[in-house]
Amino acid sequence: MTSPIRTELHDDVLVVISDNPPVNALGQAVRQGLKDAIEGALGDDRVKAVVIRCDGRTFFAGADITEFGKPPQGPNLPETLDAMEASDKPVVAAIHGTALGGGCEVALACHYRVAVPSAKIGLPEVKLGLIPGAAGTQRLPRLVGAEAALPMVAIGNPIAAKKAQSIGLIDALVGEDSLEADAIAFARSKIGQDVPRSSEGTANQDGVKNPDLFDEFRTRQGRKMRGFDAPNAAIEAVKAAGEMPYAEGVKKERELFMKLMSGTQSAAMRHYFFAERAANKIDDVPADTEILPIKKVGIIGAGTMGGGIAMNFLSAGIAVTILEMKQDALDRGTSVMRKNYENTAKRGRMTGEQVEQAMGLLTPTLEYDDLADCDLVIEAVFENMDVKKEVFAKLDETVKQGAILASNTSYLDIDEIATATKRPGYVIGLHFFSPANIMKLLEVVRGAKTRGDVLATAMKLSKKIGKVAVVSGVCPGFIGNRMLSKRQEQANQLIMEGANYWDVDDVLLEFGFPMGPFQMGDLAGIDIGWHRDPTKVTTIREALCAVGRFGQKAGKGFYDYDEARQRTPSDEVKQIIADFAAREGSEQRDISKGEIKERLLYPMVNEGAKILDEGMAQRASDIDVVWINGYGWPLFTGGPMFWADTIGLSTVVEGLEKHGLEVSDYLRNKAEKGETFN
Ligand code: 3H9
Repeated sequence: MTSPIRTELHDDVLVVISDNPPVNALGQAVRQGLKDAIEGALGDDRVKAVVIRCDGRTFFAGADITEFGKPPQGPNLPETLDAMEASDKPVVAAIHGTALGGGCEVALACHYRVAVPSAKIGLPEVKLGLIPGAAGTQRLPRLVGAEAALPMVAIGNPIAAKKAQSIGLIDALVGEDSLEADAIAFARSKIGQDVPRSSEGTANQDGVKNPDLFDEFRTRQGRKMRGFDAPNAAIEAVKAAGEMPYAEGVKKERELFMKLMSGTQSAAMRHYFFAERAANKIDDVPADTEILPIKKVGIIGAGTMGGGIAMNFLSAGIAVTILEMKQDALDRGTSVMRKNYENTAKRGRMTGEQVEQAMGLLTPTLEYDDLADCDLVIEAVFENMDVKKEVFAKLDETVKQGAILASNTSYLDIDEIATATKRPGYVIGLHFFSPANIMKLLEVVRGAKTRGDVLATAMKLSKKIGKVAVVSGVCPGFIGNRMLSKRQEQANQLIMEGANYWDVDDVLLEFGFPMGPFQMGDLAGIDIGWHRDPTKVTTIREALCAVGRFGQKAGKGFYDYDEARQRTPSDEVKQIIADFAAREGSEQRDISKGEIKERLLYPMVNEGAKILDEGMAQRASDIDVVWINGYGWPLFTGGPMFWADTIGLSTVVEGLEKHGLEVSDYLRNKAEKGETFN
């Protein structure tokens, strides 16, 4: 087998090149090749300096994640990097694309780092439930200081080359098109000098002088880190870099790394990493299917949803024509979009120029004819089949042939909507989640007649606008809302049977959701869709509205709220629920948190099983992607289907049976055979 590593001698500088597509992951052959190349360089008198670079789209993107959990094959990354750093001939990392995880650790073990301005560098291991395992937690703080290292190691977002230079992680920025030549020249300029080794660096004194730095960071990032094991381990490792000699710090890192690697959180998060990528693949649509060009998008409806959807395209540089029925609604919609952009700019995440660029791509209109030359039109109008069909019939008449017509419906039948047109092959569902400019998830709903190229185009486009897309078949509520309705059903039933509504919320919060259903109701407003007749009470929500408990905005809903919007359970509400239950003949009893958890979560797994059985999701991991991105299911459990696998499908079946709840044949069969979903 040929090695993915080759070398080229440029006079006195040896260039070591990795060619391991797609992302130059540091698999066994790469590690071996790197170690051999360094040893070769040390033994070759012609070589006075070494440059390490990668072919293809990126510098090393990290350890090869597919090797995790398999028997290790040497040389391991730490020993490969130690050999590199030990060299007394200068070794220079020449970085383009993304130097991530183990790739960043390669760069840290080199004596110098040069990068093109578009490069990014980071330690995203926490996003896989891990910490760096090749001395990254020890070398980085020694090189840039604990304060600069902490967010990189514990939050894991990569930083741009320029920022990396400003903190001392990159020594020089080089030409975008002359990386190799510039890196060779840089390396040559260091020949004969003592090499700086980041393991010997002393920049981490800030953490020693101010040990509070670590707790302050933990407090500041508390919300982001809630429930995750890896960020705390990352903080501990960076702290150790200041407290211990290098070799001991490395030992500490290894202990923490190994513990995380063998835990369920990392398994879950690695599952998610591959799940997100698998979701892009459509079983019966070849990867090379020709994509339809989307240069101009039409949006119908400039309300919260339509405006949010439009912003996705504008931000990605795609022109949008947005249509409303009335001028004032159109004006209101466009000004909300502008305000949202301006707020983003105020937070420093956009420049004023970018705001103008995005808004400059927007054409507001009251005329359907202005949508004629759009390549894709998405309607975000009132959720009513007759209204939708009317819109689609009109679009079919006005918009050019070959354009895609999409509905943002969250539960209506796309196939029925398509019958209003003469181009059902070009009709698709694009279900955005609110707020549509922020939420990552996009359910791409495939109708019975949706063409393969239309589907492939939607998937490609979703990536361009920064969404995580999952294909769903046509069924009420698609994947996400269909499963949500099962949870909601149980939440309502549980409080009718006597469960404390705050226990219902707390169970989900403790599981790792950002909020429970009753908190959510208060936040959104309990009076949404209320008929405004206090004498007509047929649900608990109506009973709350009848006494003015409309939610957070009224200072009271299910909970009472103080000035700081802190919630306190309300005796009044508990009584309202008890009275309502008595009226309905539902006896109340004490219900444990254990029962609440099982009744909220197991029916979702069961519904997921049915969705799989009916072919409404292509694979179990797609369901996990939907729930993690659209509904706040905690990432560290891997999503509902992966979580069910980890607790055992027979546990789920037994739990459902114990509570007299439905068990689908698909789930039961899998459980009986001892199988898993993923
Ligand atoms: C680590 O380094 C631990 C060390 O500290 C310690 C060791 C001792 N391995 O994302 P894409 C595959 S942990 C294996 O679609 P993009 C990916 O599955 C690692 N495979 O491309 C996909 O396969 P397919 C720390 C990998 O251009 C294909 O490559 N590093 C790896 O949108 C294309 O990927 C990270 O966490 C990998 N490391 O984005 C970085 N990476 O085509 C992980 C990718 O079959 N990677 N693949 O579906 C990324 O963030 C993105 O892939 C990257 C490119 C930004 C690099």
